[in-house]
Amino acid sequence: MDQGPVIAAPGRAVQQGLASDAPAAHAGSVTPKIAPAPPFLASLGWSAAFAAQVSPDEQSLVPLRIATVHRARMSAQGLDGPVRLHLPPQITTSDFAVGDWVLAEPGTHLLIRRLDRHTLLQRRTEGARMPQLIAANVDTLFIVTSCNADLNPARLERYLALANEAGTTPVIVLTKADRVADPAPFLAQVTGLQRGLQSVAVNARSAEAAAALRPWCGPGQTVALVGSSGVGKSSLLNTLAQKSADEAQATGSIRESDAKGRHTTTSRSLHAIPGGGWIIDTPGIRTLHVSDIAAGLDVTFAEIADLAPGCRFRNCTHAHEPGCAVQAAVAAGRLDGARLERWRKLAEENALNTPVVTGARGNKSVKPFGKRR
Ligand SMILES: Nc1nc2c(ncn2[C@@H]2O[C@H](COP(=O)(O)OP(=O)(O)OP(=O)(O)O)[C@@H](O)[C@H]2O)c(=O)[nH]1
Ligand SMILES: [Mg+2]
Ligand SMILES: [Zn+2]
Repeated sequence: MDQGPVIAAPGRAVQQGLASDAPAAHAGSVTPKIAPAPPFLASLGWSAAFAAQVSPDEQSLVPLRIATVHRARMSAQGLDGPVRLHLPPQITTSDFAVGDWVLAEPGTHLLIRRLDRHTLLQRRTEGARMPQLIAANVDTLFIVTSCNADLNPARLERYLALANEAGTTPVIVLTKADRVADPAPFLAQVTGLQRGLQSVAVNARSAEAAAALRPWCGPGQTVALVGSSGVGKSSLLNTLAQKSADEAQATGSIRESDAKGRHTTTSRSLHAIPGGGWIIDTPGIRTLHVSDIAAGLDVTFAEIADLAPGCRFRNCTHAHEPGCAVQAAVAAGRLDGARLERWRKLAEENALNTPVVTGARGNKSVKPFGKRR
């Protein structure tokens, strides 16, 4: 389903083209021109790493940031606000993610090419060979979960590994803090899930949430919201992006019986945060399967990764091998046995779903992604 038009960054000056001395306007635009406005690209999330990718003969092209991706069309944010991209024939929109930077022709907005990403959040879904792209060029991943019985450390560890693998900084956002007498026990359940992990408890529907999350939402910063349906991702987006009632992302009630959401949001979209940051809403994920996240797991479970070199066997699974330093730490009470169990389950699932290098030329082959639950 369509999310409707993307909202332009409020009160921004306009400048077209990449060169600093580029003309301030192109024909046909009705937006009032206020020149010069070089910081605006930076507030969109544009950085030296993207600028360096633009060749001298591409200087007349316009940088645009993908805001929505649908099967046959994409919209983007640019210096003039939201635009619909003109797609060349045979373009596959599944190769693009919300948050991607692309170069387009000024005026026509014909898509020329995508720039290399600095981060990419992706996941393999059941039955699909290609990973699903969640969002690109995200600085901080808000892993959203509620202060209720649905809070599940094993599920959060999956999201943490995904964030680490993508190169984004994870922050756990506990919503519905207004529904409990004291959010502290919920915060206590999540802070130990990764070294240095930051977590915040908020009422997603109150303006105070924006103040609490401001450190990650500054100019040029991009955050993405992920989590189960009904945890309050879209509610949080509406608060952070200060959406009016008619431009707000739709939010949905949750079932009383089991606190599960109804999958209200159905596509990913990029929105401006007043002050210069960007925020990406995503549909609720039923089950986050893991693949290709070995490095991300080592960050989430760093205390296990740190112990592993002390094991007798280099490929120790820390299950039954003699001389296992990890098992010794559990026996000595220095490592939580439940955490080791959760690591093992994730590491096994990751190994099962990750492409293996086979054949003389090292061709990658992907094991069929099973029907397992
Ligand atoms: N009291 C309270 N209610 C909240 C809070 N956050 C979200 N809600 C409510 O929880 C319900 C679900 O919120 P949504 O924002 O639609 O959740 P979502 O994560 O976007 O769900 P999907 O789009 O289905 O993935 C709505 O009824 C919200 O009003 C909160 O912090 N406090
Ligand atoms: Mg939603
Ligand atoms: Zn071991």
